[in-house]
Amino acid sequence: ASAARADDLPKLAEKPTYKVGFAQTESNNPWRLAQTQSMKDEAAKRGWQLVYTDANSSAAKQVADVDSMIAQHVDVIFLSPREEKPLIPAVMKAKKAGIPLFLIDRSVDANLAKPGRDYVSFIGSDFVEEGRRAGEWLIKATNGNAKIIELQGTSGSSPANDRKKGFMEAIAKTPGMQIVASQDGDFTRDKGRQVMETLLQAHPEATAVFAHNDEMVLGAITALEAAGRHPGKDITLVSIDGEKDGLQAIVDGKLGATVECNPRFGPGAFQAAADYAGGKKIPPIVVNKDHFYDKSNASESLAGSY
Ligand code: GZL
Repeated sequence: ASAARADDLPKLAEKPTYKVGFAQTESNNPWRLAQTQSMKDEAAKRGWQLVYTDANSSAAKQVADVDSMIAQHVDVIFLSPREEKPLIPAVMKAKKAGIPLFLIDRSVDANLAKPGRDYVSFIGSDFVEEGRRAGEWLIKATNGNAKIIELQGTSGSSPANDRKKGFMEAIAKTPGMQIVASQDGDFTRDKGRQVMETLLQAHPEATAVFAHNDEMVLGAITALEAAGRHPGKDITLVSIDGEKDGLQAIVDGKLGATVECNPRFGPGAFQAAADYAGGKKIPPIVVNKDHFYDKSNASESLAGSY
């Protein structure tokens, strides 16, 4: 084999089992809990050792968490970077330490670190496509006329950046679709409720809500009902994730639709690591397939949700 060049991707020697690190961003939402459970279940299924950390919503702690995994000499690291820029040092430190790293779920700024060069691969959903699908549904649901309040995900995160990008692309060609207000709700139910209360007071004319995830749209529904509005009747809501409470809100007629963002990364991520160790070429981007939920399929999907 050719001598490894200094800036080559670290290799993963083939072994019966591996010691893998998973640096989770936070655990404040059913989506994150489902992702973590999926990783833990797959490690147990394969008999691999899992070094798990939770950054408690702090990018700085997440960088420190990756440092600790490097110090523990894990064989491979799975990282869900909270935000696109602050986690670049963690990606580069893993590479320098000769530990292959996979980004799962969220990504980092592509101008600063590239898949196939600085980390093995990004495995996750196409967030731009998710935003686009949400926008296209909302155009149809409102006959191309809506005053939209947008609840954005964690600022600086790739899902927030890219869902917004896709949504804006979708509505750009329909002038009747106007975003009247947009604010960061940090992907949580409580912040989503608080932000919705504020924006609704400033924009009582709003006729639609686009939330970057179900937790925030569920918070928005609480705020709307407290203000005497009737979600699903005098205001149309669209969201992303497909968590159980989101599907239930569709069944209840309060949420119009949600684009699935599958949180069950375990099988695909661990298989990618095993394939990499086996010398297989891993594509730099591996896109998860996302379903779409509306009143035609929400109730039948409740059972399998999280
Ligand atoms: C998307 C993931 C997002 C979810 C949110 O892949 O990073 O983070 O959409 C979660 O629910 O907080």
